Amino acid sequence: MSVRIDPGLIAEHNDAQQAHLEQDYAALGSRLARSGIDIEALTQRACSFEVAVPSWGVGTGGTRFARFPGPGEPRDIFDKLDDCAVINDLTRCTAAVSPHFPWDAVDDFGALLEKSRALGLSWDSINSNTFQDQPGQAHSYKFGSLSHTSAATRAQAIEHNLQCIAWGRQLGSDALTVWVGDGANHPGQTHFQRAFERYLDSMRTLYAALPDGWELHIEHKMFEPAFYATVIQDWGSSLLAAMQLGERAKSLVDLGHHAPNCNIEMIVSRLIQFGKLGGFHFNDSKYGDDDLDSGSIQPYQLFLVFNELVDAEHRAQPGFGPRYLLDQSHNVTDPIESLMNSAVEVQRALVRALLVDREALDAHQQDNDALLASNTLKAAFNTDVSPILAMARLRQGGAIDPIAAYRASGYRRRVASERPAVTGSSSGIV
Ligand code: RM4
Ligand code: RM4
Ligand code: MN
Ligand code: MN
Repeated sequence: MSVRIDPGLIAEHNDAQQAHLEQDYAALGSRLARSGIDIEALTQRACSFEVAVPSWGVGTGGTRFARFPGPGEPRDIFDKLDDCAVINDLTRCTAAVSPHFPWDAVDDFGALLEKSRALGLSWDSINSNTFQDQPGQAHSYKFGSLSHTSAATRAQAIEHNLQCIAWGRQLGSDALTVWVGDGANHPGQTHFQRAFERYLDSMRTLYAALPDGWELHIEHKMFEPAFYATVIQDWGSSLLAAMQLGERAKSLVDLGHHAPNCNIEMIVSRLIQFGKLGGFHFNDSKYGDDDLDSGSIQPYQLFLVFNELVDAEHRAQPGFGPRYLLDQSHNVTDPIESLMNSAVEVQRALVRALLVDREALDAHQQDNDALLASNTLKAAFNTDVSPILAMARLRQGGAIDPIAAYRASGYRRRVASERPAVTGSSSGIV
């Protein structure tokens, strides 16, 4: 039975709000026109913007202390796709799903592909998982995977990644993202250089097996589950590995995987400069890898990241074309609502960054006018572009107010009656 939101309901919801939206859009349009900005061009850009949804994000997350399940949680990847379709149907900017294996492995990939197509969804980067042991697995990842001291364990981790590529090919994906939990909890536990050498050896095998047109994305993270040192700790290690492997190996920036107060937009700039920015996992954080909703804590940082991206596009930087994905954990909200909000926040950051007067900024930088340079960015950031985002959704058949339309649809109630409740509370990210 289809649980999809009725387009009639979305249209009804929009009808009630369209007149006000048109007024707000016209007012913003004339304001922008005074600065020589065509609102229609921005709306076009908002319409073409896409950020992929992580399949693991539609389940309720948790911490190492506890997980409090929500109603109607998806039982498998087929249910997850239904939830992802809702997000895209209402926001119209999340048409791709990034799967995580083996969590999303199925017997019949043909059926999975068929279902995604029926829902208007496609498949973005594949994520492998060698940070957990699976039932029946011969070798444990407790002390590492691709960098493990044992060749047999490394071979098993390589084999899993190759399997992920094979599954990804069946789905029409064209990138593999590798994040490993390998590292150490104690000084002296591992030999930094040897562990990195073993990791690079394993990654060379994966790189050599990449199908044509695929990219290999290396995701760094400074801590957790290893709390003293991780093998791919920061963008330095990630970039070094990507440079060793070859042109199609690139760094992936997860916004939550840096030291507090780190200047992430500058890392983004460096990676762009050397053609090594593979993509993003968007989320927000206050203390660590909090996986909070994008733009919920530091919206200015998200804007500054997009300022670098728009600047690269403006300068037609060669080799530039990162993938945009969300990677969040929703512990106390309805994951569908958080993902819709977050997709819109990322899209908002893009549109605001497009408003930056780049000629003025260049001139202020040239003149060393720090204050006006900063104000130029702030002027863009402080512009409320909500009418542009809402208009982009409306024109594409989405909802002017996705959260309100979602709540009115009763979707969560409906799926809760079909999907049995998960009993008990467990810890963990999924
Ligand atoms: C908390 C805190 C508490 C302890 C739990 C298990 O972080 O330290 O004291 O009871 O962990
Ligand atoms: C990690 C990292 C990876 C994600 C896992 C679930 O912290 O962000 O991208 O696959 O969590
Ligand atoms: Mn991530
Ligand atoms: Mn993470």
